[in-house]
Amino acid sequence: MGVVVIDGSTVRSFVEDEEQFKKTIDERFAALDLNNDGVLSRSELRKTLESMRLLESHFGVDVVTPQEELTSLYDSIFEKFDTDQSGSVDREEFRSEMKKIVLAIADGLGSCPITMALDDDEDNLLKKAADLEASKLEKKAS
Ligand SMILES: [Ca+2]
Repeated sequence: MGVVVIDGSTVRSFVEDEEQFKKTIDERFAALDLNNDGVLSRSELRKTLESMRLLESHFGVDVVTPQEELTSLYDSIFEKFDTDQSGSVDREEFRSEMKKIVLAIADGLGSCPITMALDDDEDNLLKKAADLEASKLEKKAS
């Protein structure tokens, strides 16, 4: 279990580092595309969102959301991702929507740092953002 402190600028600089962000998102896309057909289906996308734990938790604090409500939330999110309404989400769609989501998180955080408790092995985008910033600070310091 580790603790990271992040604020809006941490998250924003993660997105603005386009190469790193694209790499992170592409890795995630590949990991989610379970049947390797190059697109994410509704259930594949749902797994992503569940792994981000954006809806089930408020920055580390678990909140209980009824299953029905979750399903309709996931459906509406899928429709947002699937901008050309093809019934699946391709890499481009995924990348551009993830960018919007992460930037919205950055706006939500603003300049108020929050502390997140994370399992070390947790694959969490916000943790990645914090790690990236930490490694940049280390580089500057050395
Ligand atoms: Ca797929």
